[in-house]
Formats: sequence, structure tokens, C-alpha cells
Amino acid sequence: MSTSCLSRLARGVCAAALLAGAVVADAATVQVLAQGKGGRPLADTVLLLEPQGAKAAVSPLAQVEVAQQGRRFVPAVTVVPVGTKVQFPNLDTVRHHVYSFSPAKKFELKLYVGRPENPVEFDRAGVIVLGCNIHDTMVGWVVVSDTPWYGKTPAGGRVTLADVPPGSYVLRSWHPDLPAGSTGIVQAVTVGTAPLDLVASLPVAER
Ligand SMILES: [Cu+2]
Repeated sequence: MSTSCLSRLARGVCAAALLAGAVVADAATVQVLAQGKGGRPLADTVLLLEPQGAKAAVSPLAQVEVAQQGRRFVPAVTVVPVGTKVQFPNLDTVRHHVYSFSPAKKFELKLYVGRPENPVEFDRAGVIVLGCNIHDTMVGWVVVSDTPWYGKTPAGGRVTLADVPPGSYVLRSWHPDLPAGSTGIVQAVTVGTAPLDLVASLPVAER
């Protein structure tokens, strides 16, 4: 603590700054490596670190898009916090008809080209499977998170979750190649103040 801060403490000027500093200092960085069968790094794995016994506030993201391009959903896997509105622009010249029957979000964007007028708001946590009425082979996924500590693995399989307060958590690991309807593989995790390195093993073969 600086001398000037000490001298001002009596007036309460530095108290808030000290408190804020304490919170940041106590939070940990959690690294997760997602592995498939044979211990290979697994891309497109969604990792959710869910606090136990308490809810943490989440903020919706702005301007998230799931495009249709080359008769595929791009990206195939998207993770967003609860309350996020997602646009589904069609970048193809053929029309698409995007829908979901998943309990966490049932919706339908009837035959369209270009950009649908309204985004779709994902207001419940869960795994939402996307399909297209016209092209049966099109499949995509939106995973909606009700925790602020989430991520999707790139090719290296590694995700960093920053500023995680100490406490008890469940690490939920989900991948599109898990059996249909799976809500992910869960493991109990205790976060302290030191950086934490975790491995999430999924029964998924390399693509
Ligand atoms: Cu389509």
C-alpha cells in the first residue's frame, strides 16, 4: 500500500480501491485442456465452469452471428451467455429454413436469403441443435451458458477462464460428437487462489 493511500485511508478515499484490488488478487486463472479418445487435443469443445450453491451474473454478448455458408452452419458450434441475441445471416444464394426443436429454444426462421429481420434470443441455458428444413445434412449447435466462465476450444484444445473466484464448481465439457441429448461430461472442481490446470476427457474420437 502506498504511503499516500495510507494517509488518505482515514478519509475513506482508498477503501474502495483496496477492496477492488483484493477481489482481483483472489481470483484464479483456470486452464482447461479438452482431450478426446487417445488423449488427443479436442477442438470445438464447450467448457462451462458452473459455480455450486451460488449464481454468478452473466452479460449477454452483442453481435453474435451463425452464418449459413456452403450449406453449413459457420461456426458449427457457438457458445453464448444466456440472453444473447444471435443473427443467422444466409451467405449462400440458395434459401435456408433454419429451425430448432430443442427444449431450451424452439424457433424457426422460414425460407430466407440474406439477413433475417430479427435475431433469435437465447434465453435459457442448454444445448440447442440447429437444422435446416431444406438441407437435411446441415447441423449446428448453440450452447447457452448461465455461467460467465465459459469457452470453446480451438485446434489446440485449450481454453483459459480468467478471474474465477475461489469456490466449488462443476466443470461441464460438451462436444457435438457426444451422444445426442448429452448435456456434457461433468467433474467437480475446487478453485483456490492459485492458477489451476485441468484436463477434460471426453469419449469422442478425433474427427
Ligand atoms: Cu438450408
